[in-house]
Amino acid sequence: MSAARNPSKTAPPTKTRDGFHLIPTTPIHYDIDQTTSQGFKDITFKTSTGERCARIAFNRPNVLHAFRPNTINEFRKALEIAQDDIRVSVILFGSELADDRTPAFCAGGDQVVRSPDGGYDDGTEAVPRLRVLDLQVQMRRCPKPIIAVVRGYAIGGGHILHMMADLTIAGDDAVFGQTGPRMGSFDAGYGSVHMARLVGQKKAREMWFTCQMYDAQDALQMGLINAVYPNRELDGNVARWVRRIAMNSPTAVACTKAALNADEDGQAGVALLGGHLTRLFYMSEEGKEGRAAYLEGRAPQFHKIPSSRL
Ligand code: S0N
Repeated sequence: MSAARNPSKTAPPTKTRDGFHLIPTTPIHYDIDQTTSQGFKDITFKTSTGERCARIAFNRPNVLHAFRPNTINEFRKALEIAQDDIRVSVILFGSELADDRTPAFCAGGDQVVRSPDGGYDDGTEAVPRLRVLDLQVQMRRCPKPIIAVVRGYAIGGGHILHMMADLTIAGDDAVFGQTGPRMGSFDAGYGSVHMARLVGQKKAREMWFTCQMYDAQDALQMGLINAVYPNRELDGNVARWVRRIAMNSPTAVACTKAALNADEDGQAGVALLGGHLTRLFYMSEEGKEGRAAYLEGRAPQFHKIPSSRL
């Protein structure tokens, strides 16, 4: 054995071995802006093909990005486009800031258009509707990771939407909370049960029953968010998270997301995980042999395929 051992084989273990701190923090440059071409009024929608990332952002700063039916419908359309865009690996979900307005991520449902007939009515639907529960499910089923980037208030239905994102990264001015029981609404779905999975039963009940608000450090401590950065460093650090995730295996990330969701999503969650599995199986030698045998009118020879031997 050589006396001079390779130092890299004997280096002490360190968490910086993952190289995360070496990833650049230059903010993401977006080269495609589909906001106008898609006719979006309540959101902006941009894509960075270089960084493999799309950004969907609420753009109603005058009402702290409270959402109306049109906002949610535009968001759902943008998310569908980003989900199907093979140039996109990660989807950012944020808000446009305005100099003359308090920073906010989203202040929930727009109470001005809340209808006494149930739902919300901004004149864009035949009957009062707010398809925010559909958006929540769409975010869960999206195979790409969604990162909420929170500045300022994430309140009510806006708070629930950040919880529906796979990850949340906040600026140090972020404030989180539910207001429903104070103003006559609640979310008995993900807004309650997923919250309890994130922060525990006691804290979830506290958030809903008392309608207290929490700052970014409180939220980090209770497991509601993943990271907090000073506001001026937020975009650069978000870029770092995006770059690292976009380097990783899209299939591994999608299957992990589906598995983590399946626990809460019942048969629909298992079906989505099964869908990923089926896609991979179709591309296997075993899957191809089944198809070939059928088309050639012969018995399949699965036992001759090494990868089929379990
Ligand atoms: C966030 C708060 C605490 C900030 O206070 P601050 O800094 O004093 O600002 P304001 O002056 O209050 O606000 C600035 C301007 O923005 C307007 N505005 C703020 N929030 C809303 C809103 N939600 N709707 C409409 N306008 C809003 C203000 O009016 C003000 O405008 P100007 O400058 O013209 O005076 C504070 O703003 C606050 O408490 N906001 C309300 C938060 C709230 O209660 N949101 C609604 C919560 N409920 C939902 O989101 C339910 C909807 C939903 O998503 C849902 C989910 C699951 C299942 C069902 C539903 C459903 O109900 O359908």
